[in-house]
Amino acid sequence: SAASATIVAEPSPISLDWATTALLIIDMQRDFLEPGGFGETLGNDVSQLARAVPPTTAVLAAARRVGLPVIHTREGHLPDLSDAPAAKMARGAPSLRIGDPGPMGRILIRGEPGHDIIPALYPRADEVVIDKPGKGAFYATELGDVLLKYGIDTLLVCGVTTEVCVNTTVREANDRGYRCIVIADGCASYFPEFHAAGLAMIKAQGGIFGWVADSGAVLAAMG
Ligand code: TIU
Repeated sequence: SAASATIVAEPSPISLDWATTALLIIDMQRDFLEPGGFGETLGNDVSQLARAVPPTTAVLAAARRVGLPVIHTREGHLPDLSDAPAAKMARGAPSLRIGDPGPMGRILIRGEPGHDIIPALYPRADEVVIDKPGKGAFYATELGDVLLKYGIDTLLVCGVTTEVCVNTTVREANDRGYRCIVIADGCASYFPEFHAAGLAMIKAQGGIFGWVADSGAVLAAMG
């Protein structure tokens, strides 16, 4: 493919250089997308997230073909819970709390089956996996160093959930000087109205913290 392209996006088309662009896939973990994990323990209908998988699978395949760096993130905590704030552990009235044993292992704990990426989007050995304790992918992680190492200025962003970890990460990335193109159908929320609002917030005010594009537009630009 060509070295650069323009993606049809909102609020405006965005031109990018593939040599400085990475794909960032946020928290496509069994704990959020499958029954029996963290998302369901919070009372959510996890089937709402399934719609983001086919578009993200297509963009991941294209990124691998074009040779973009691919970065996957996973939200979760150390087995001893030393990186899990008490305020997060105690939040709400979940059916199981972080660290409790569930059908996919301990809820939201690194190394457990539920914490891993879903099979359809499983990272290749040459891809980066960032383990994060919070909602944002920069807090207490090496993501900033990884982006510097690869010389990245623009991120294509997919993942879950739109208004929680995707929004938090894109806001953080924007403040660090990265241009984020959020792939609308490659993201999902347990709440369709929050998905819509989460995307609308990004692109409002002239793209206050990013751009929003459909996977079809991104795939077309990837050639
Ligand atoms: N609950 C919810 O919507 N999201 C999270 O807790 N984490 C992520 O979004 N990954």
